[in-house]
Amino acid sequence: MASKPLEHDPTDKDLVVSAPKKSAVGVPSLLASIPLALNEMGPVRTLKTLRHMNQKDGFDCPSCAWPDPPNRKVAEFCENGAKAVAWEADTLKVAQSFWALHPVSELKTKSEYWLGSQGRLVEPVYKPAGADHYRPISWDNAFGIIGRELNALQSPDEATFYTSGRASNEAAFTYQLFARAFGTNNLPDCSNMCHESTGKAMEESIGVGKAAIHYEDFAKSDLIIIMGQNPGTNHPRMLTALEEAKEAGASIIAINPLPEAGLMNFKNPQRPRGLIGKGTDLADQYLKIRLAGDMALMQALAKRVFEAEDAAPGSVLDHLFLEGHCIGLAEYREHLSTLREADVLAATGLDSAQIDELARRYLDAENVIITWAMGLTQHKKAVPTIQEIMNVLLLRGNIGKPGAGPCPIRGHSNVQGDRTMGIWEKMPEAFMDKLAAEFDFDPPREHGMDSVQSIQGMLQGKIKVLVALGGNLVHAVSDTTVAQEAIGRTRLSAQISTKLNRSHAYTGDAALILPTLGRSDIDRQRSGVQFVTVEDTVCAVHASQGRVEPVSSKMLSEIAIIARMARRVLGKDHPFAWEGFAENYDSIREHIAAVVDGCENYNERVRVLGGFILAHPPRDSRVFPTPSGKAVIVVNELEALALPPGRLILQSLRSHDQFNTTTYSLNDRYRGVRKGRNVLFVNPKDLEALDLADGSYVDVHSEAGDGVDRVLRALRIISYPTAEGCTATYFPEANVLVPLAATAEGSNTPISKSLIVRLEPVGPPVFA
Ligand SMILES: Nc1nc2c(c(=O)[nH]1)N[C@H]1C(S)=C(S)[C@@H](COP(=O)(O)OP(=O)(O)OC[C@H]3O[C@@H](n4cnc5c(=O)[nH]c(N)nc54)[C@H](O)[C@@H]3O)O[C@H]1N2
Ligand SMILES: Nc1nc2c(c(=O)[nH]1)N[C@H]1C(S)=C(S)[C@@H](COP(=O)(O)OP(=O)(O)OC[C@H]3O[C@@H](n4cnc5c(=O)[nH]c(N)nc54)[C@H](O)[C@@H]3O)O[C@H]1N2
Ligand SMILES: [Mo]
Repeated sequence: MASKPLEHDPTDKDLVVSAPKKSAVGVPSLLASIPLALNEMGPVRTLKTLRHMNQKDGFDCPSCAWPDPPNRKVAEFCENGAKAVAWEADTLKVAQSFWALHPVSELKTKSEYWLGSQGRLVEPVYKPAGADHYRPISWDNAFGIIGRELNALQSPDEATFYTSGRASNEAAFTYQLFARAFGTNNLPDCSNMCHESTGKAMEESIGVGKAAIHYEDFAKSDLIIIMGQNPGTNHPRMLTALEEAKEAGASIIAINPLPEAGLMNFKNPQRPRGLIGKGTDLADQYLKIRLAGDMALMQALAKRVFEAEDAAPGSVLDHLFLEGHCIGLAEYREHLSTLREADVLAATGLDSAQIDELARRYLDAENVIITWAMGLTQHKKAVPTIQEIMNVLLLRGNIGKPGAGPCPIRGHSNVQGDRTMGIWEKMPEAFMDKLAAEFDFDPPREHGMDSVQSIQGMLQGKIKVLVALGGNLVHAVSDTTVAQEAIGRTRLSAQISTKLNRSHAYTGDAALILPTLGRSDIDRQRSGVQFVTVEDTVCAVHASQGRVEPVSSKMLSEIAIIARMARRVLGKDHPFAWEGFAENYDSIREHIAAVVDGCENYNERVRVLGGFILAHPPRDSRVFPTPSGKAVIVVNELEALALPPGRLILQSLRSHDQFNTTTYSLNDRYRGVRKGRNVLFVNPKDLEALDLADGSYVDVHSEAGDGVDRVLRALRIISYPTAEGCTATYFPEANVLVPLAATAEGSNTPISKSLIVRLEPVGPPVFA
């Protein structure tokens, strides 16, 4: 019953554009996921797999990091979770004959859609330096090659160890231990391109870079503000939490340049009313903000809070909280007194009445949650923007009480856990001290390279080996052409992967693909069937156990791969119990308990059904682990993004049928796009001003001002109700436009949501 690999790479020849949807997740969504799952997995496997997903004794959905509600439903998954698992649990395998048939030079020309549709990777393959083909290789020989290349380096810092956020806590802990035992802190991860700005901003403001709420807080909140996030597509189960919050009396404000369907209305397929009724209207106020305008908006909101306090002294600010727990209030108030409304209106594209309404709603609410995702983190001023959110919340004590708090919504299902486990190029000294004590060794203390720095390091010849625990670095990182060139300069790239992607086509001189088990696969080791653990976006840690029979016995678990690699690289006398780690994951968890703060008695606590919630001092007790011991109200100079005449600001975002660089189909249902991805959403007024029309084609040129002409060719224009002056197209294709050096201040995250671009009309493409 397996699906068939795509033979031909589809083009946009049959592209269909219709009006965007005004409502998310009704009947069509479940109907959309089930056939896909059936097609890819077959009926028995589908039922078995989906039945176990997100249940307390099952496996964690490999899609997003949205938390599980305490009272789970029988079918606790969403359409996109079903797609993710159908994609992973697919019984189709990349055949042994594939490698001889398809040279790497050909793989380079294929789309992610084609590559991902070839099936699960089931045997290790090797492309020797100079060769144009991968060929099967034994696991032993594969590890031998990694050992030889890593040990030939002049310094351990000539290698970099990337991680994507699907890796379990146990795999992540073992991997960082290996990299540090080898001698480097070069541990870049997808977080560098994702919520790094959040971590940086929140650490400085409140001392913890994670959401300061519990799942239950949504239903206790009076107001939920959703900024720069598209939950209908990227965190669909959040819509259930929002629906429940609305029923309990909360209001919702959506701040987004696009009127995303999932922000406006939700038809809940779990309820009879959702199937036939009108659904629940979500946003009570929608602010169609200009890209990168959020910092100005938050400052304008804070200024209105101060004005309200001036009008009714003592009744608006939470004085008790501010005096007891915060520093920087006076400076902030003083700073905002000079904020000019005209600057705010120019930066946001909003009018004063809209901001007044936002302020009124904020002040009327006792308990406020603000959520955000990539719409805020991938801008030059991302870190100060997120700090302004923290400021707004702190002014009225909206943290550390029920129904209130900052809530960054993380992306990959375990990206937050990976960081907790030590995947970071600059882990704090306290972690390194505990790691050193637990394993009785001297881990390197010098900070390592992040994702962008690793690519730069490859370009400069400083990085010679790339090992990647999942992901698709070459296509996820900015400046695709440069990234491809950079990886091409390494001696070896080794990818631990479930499916084919661009990073297997653009490789080092020599390349390895190491096939691994996914989240849904049963993981058997010498001591028996294993489970792993993960952490969601609200710090809940729980077990995850695969339930479907792996499609091949040749694949190894991530932990087995890391352990065998470590043994081969570090030698047979290396004192860590690598074999023991792979034999029984409890032994890894014993070390996690000793090293990672808050994970004491880990093995016992993760065995409790539903797991446990990591401590979070600001959330739990209004304790702020910053240097001053207080929450910091940070003063930031407003700097708006200047838009030269005749230009637009471009954001790159996800379609409904993709997971990051993985394409499930060429459709983006809610935005009315079918059978194509090469599209550009533009406001009708901008089209008129630029003398362009819906249905015509343009080349998009990025104007970074560095003399390089970066172009994305032949996009079909869709007249779309995005904010004026703003345009959008899909990631990862758009990465060719983002200069490597264009990153957010303080977090070094590529600014993939605020590129200045010029549109050049071209004729329609000729489709083969
Ligand atoms: N199905 C599915 N689920 C996913 C993913 C996936 O690819 N597919 N990816 C996962 C990952 S790793 C992540 S990080 C998350 C990403 O989740 P999102 O952040 O929701 O992902 P994007 O598609 O990048 O959407 C960004 C949203 O922010 C808005 N936006 C862009 N710029 C601005 C701005 O300047 N201001 C404001 N206010 N809004 C702005 C866009 O219009 C868009 O609605 O989703 C996770 N979940
Ligand atoms: N322009 C632009 N660029 C962006 C973004 C954007 O919005 N715009 N978003 C950024 C964000 S938020 C992120 S998180 C990054 C994503 O960057 P990555 O995490 O590097 O990319 P993914 O596409 O999620 O990786 C997909 C690959 O992971 C492998 N994989 C899947 N499951 C598993 C597993 O269980 N184990 C292992 N070992 N491998 C597995 C498969 O081979 C699959 O092809 O991209 C970033 N890049
Ligand atoms: Mo992400």
